[in-house]
Amino acid sequence: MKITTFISSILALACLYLPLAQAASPAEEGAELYIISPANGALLQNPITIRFGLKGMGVAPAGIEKTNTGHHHLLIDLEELPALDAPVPADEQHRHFGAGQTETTLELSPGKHTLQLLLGDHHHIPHNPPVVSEKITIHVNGD
Ligand SMILES: [Cu+2]
Repeated sequence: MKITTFISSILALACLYLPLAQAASPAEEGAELYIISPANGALLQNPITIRFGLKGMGVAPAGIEKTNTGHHHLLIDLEELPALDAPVPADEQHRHFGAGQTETTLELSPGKHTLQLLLGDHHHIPHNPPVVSEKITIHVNGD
């Protein structure tokens, strides 16, 4: 086989398999993600503890491929969900809990903030369909 043919075969195979390797894991039907606390509309003082609730699926650390599991991502002050077919970004507004944590304590600037949870699979990619919580609004006290 000519080298160019060989290279194009490799490229074709790569194009075929890369998207498959990155495909979203299926979500368990009826799985439910929610913020146990704080309550929507809560008036809070720093530091703020947020408890993550998940029904119908299990929590597994990032990197562990196990059916019907994922790890939590806390979305802070996001207008829209991140891309659902790619790994969740990692920054101040997209916090990963890749060790399998089910709660966190953090400091937020005084004022109004929104919080939302999004489950991600072992590759940090949201499941299909996405397992996402309602978005809640909290108010952080200035003093
Ligand atoms: Cu993640």
